[in-house]
Amino acid sequence: MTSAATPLVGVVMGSSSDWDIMRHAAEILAEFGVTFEAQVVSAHRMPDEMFRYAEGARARGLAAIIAGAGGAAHLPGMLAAKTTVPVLGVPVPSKHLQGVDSLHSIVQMPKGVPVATFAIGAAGAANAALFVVAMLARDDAALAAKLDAFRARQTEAARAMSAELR
Ligand code: RP5
Repeated sequence: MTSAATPLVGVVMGSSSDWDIMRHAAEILAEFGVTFEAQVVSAHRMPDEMFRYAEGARARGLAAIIAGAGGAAHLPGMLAAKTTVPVLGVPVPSKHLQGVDSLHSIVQMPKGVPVATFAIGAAGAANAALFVVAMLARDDAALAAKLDAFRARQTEAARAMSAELR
C-alpha cells in the first residue's frame, strides 16, 4: 500500500499478520495527510529485500521508518543497522509471550545504533506515527496546527468522560 508517489514515511512489518497492529500507524499518518508506504519486509524470510529497503531509504526521501515485528523482532534493529534514517520500533504482540519478547528484543539495541521503541501493540503503532507527525511538524506549521487540534479533541473527550460520571 502506498499513499503517494513519493512517500515520506515507511511503515514496514515482518509479516502480514502484523498488519492488524501496524494499520494503526498507517491510519494516523493518513489522518494527518502524511504520505506513507506500507509493506512486508521480513528480516529473516527476505533479508536481501530488507537490506535493499534500508539502504535505499534516504535516497528515496523517507524521513522515518516505522517498523513492527513480533517474537525475535530483529527487523527494526537490522533496518537501523543499514540506514541513518530514524527507525521507530513497534513491538507486535506474540502468541506465547504477548509481545514482551518483542519489546525486549527491540528496546535492547546496543549503544551506537538506536531504535526508538514504543509500547506493545496498537497504542505503540499509533504513537510511533504521532511521534513522526510531531517531528515533521517542526518544519510544517499546518501539520503542527493539526497536531494541536488532535490533542485538543483528546482533551475534550477526556473532560466529557468525567462529566459522564456525575
Ligand atoms: C515476525 O514473526 C513477524 O513480525 C510476526 O510478528 C511473527 C509471526 O509471523 P507469522 O508467522 O505470522 O508470519 O517475523
